[in-house]
Amino acid sequence: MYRPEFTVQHPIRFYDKPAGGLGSLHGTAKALRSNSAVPALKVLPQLNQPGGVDCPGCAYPDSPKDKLVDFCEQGAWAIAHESTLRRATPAFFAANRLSALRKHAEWELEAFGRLTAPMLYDGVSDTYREIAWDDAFRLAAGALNALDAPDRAVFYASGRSSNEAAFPYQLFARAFGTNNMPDSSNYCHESSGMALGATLGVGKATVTREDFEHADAIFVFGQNPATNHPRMLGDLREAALRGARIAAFNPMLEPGLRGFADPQSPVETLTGRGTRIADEYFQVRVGGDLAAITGICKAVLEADDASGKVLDRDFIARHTSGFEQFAAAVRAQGWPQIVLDSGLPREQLEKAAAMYIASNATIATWCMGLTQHEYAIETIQMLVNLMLLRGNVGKPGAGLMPVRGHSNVQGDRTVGVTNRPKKEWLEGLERVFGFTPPAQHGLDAVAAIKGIMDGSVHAFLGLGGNFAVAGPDTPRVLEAMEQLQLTVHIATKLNRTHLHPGRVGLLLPCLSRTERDEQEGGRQFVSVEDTASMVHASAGRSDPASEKLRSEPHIVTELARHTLGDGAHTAGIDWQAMGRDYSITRGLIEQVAQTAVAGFEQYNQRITAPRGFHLPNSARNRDWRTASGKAQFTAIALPQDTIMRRARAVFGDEVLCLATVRAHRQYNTTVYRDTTGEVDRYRGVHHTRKVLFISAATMTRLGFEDGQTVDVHAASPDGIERRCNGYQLVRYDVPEGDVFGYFPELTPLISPDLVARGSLTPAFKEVPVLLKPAE
Ligand SMILES: Nc1nc2c(c(=O)[nH]1)N[C@H]1C(S)=C(S)[C@@H](COP(=O)(O)OP(=O)(O)OC[C@H]3O[C@@H](n4cnc5c(=O)[nH]c(N)nc54)[C@H](O)[C@@H]3O)O[C@H]1N2
Ligand SMILES: Nc1nc2c(c(=O)[nH]1)N[C@H]1C(S)=C(S)[C@@H](COP(=O)(O)OP(=O)(O)OC[C@H]3O[C@@H](n4cnc5c(=O)[nH]c(N)nc54)[C@H](O)[C@@H]3O)O[C@H]1N2
Ligand SMILES: [Mo]
Repeated sequence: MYRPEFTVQHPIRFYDKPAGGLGSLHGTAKALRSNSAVPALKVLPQLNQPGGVDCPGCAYPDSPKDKLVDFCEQGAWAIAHESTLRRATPAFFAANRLSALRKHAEWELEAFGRLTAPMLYDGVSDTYREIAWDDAFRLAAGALNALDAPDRAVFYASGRSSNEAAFPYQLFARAFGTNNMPDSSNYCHESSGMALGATLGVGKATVTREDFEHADAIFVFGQNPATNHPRMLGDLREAALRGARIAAFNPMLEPGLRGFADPQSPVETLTGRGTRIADEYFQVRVGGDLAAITGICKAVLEADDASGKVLDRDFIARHTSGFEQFAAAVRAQGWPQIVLDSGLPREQLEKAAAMYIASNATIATWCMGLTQHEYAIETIQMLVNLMLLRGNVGKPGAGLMPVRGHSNVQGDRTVGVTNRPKKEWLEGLERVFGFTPPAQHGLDAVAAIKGIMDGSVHAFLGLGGNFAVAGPDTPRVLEAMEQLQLTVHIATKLNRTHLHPGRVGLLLPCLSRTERDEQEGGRQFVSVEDTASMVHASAGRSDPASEKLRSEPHIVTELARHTLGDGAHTAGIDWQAMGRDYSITRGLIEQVAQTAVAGFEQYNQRITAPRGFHLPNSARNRDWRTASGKAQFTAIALPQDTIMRRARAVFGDEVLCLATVRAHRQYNTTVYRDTTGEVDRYRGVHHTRKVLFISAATMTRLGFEDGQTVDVHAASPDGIERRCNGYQLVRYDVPEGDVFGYFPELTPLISPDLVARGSLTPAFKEVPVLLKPAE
């Protein structure tokens, strides 16, 4: 649906400068020009500063040092678009039927601007119409209470909401009677949490931002920080400047990982000469990381056999369990299989091992390149194995760091948003609120999708997000959502999921994080937790986009109050108090956490500290809360049964492996329009998002040419036709057999049956496809 404004021969202009630098200063200026310069300019200086606003861009930790500027180009885009002067008003909705709005591209829906009033879908006119807040709450409550069982409802959450909104939201779902709480984590770092939980006893990063100052080596897996976590590049640059060695594992040669000019360094910015980031770049094949890390472990063991000085024997003996079985499994794995599955020659894996051995403190970071695969959990467990070999957990400058996406996705989980709540958490809720929450696990995101499609789910509530567009099988899920009894979306801006309302379809506009939040209890602030477990305050100051906006905590608590009333089983819950004064919510979180989550003591007092407080991480203190009471080595053999092998057995060797990734100008399902036509700066793409990155060798093998237009067909065995038409092939430095393209446009190719084992995260980076010349 994207319509480029210019026709171009070839969309690629190679980017030969370091990431950051003038390009990102220009990018920041463009963000401001493209939208509301004035409101955004007021916000930017407060971003990630003590007493200011937490950037809604990503979950990368704030600087522990005083920095005049601690935001990036991408944060500026997020803020500029949140503080846009454009408005999607009731008059706008009256003039536009949903059938017409559905024809718009993602960036156009976003560009209609901020929602201003609560809206209810009217099927006769096929439009959303304004409704009074109280009527909206009553309608939602009526539809929820009419369901034949609480498990007919799902309560989705995207990871942007504050702790003060997320906590009453999960309380609402459980008091209503269900653990059906899918969240964006199911689409994102679920595999990380499960792999770390099983091996280290805690599903979060064991490092803080300070550790980057002490690491000798940093290994970055499956991550494109120049686009998705630009502030991390600053830390990598500083590490590189003081001599730390950096290795990148990525099938795409990402220009942004090779060099970086710090926009805050005048010399680098003006000379255009940056600092080299990755000393070594390992172009593993898509899905090949498990084999690659196994190979590095094998080389480390072999080096120790020769010298006896490589392993941290003391650490292994005192702190770990399962070493012998793990080592035996790695020794039994032959090099030919490792080389074949990883796509990397043995010498390269030995080189990576040598880098690892030479370092006394190593950090391993990763993102979606590891988590969105069939064997994601095994891959991350193998990475844990590697780190345990030299005691790289729980010492300065070392550790494991899943780099989270949404700015409070980690905090939402900490305060109970999950379909698989811990027993201790539920006991805490029972102790504090006096009702028995459901114990049975609820639906995760993919199970919710399936339930919506098979008719067993009847109501959907979304605290932010773009549920159907962010997940597999988008067109079929959107269609099925129209059959629901109830859809409720709490949102700042319009997106495609909102355009498919249920019988009762509500669109409830909320304050954004940068806006002032006045309640009866006075001016409120909220709190969030970053990927390094720092919990800190965020206080918006801008004028609300409309006087009818309500805060997320207010909307959630009012929905709950109208639905559950003061009924006997929840008489202990004072919803209104939580909506009026968020310090009450923080006090309740502290009480529930007492026996469930360490570190929330005196929440209300400690949240006022300039940079907040750190939630203790047991693994960081070498306190292992695992089944064995030790850090756990895991014995894993390279799998024979894989998505790609299964697909090739049915459809032949022409099946390619598609990884769906983010472009520079997008935030997940929100695509930004850049008036200069820039789409993906560092990969050089302009004017169109309908490209597929492919190697020359793959094109030759299949008889395609650079620049040719193809249709992409999913090679899915379930017999459902899934295709995306009209993609231009772009020759790029990627492994043979792998192709890359952008989501959300390519998501319709993904079947909900392609998931990570155990975590059930969609295998967004491992989609079997066939290319055919465009029809
Ligand atoms: N500006 C901006 N910032 C964002 C976001 C955004 O959309 N825009 N999204 C936020 C969110 S929610 C998240 S989760 C993060 C996502 O941040 P990233 O994980 O960096 O995002 P992706 O674009 O999914 O990129 C994945 C990277 O993995 C590589 N990759 C693909 N397959 C494999 C593989 O099999 N092995 C390895 N080793 N690498 C592979 C790709 O080449 C790419 O470089 O960013 C967050 N920050
Ligand atoms: N093919 C493919 N699909 C993917 C991925 C991939 O790599 N490939 N990545 C996955 C990942 S990592 C993630 S995290 C998910 C993201 O999935 P989601 O979190 O569901 O999607 P977003 O695009 O982040 O949601 C954007 C919407 O959130 C709303 N919003 C924005 N700010 C606020 C706010 O402050 N409050 C409220 N209430 N609403 C707000 C706006 O309406 C906006 O349209 O997508 C996943 N989908
Ligand atoms: Mo994410």
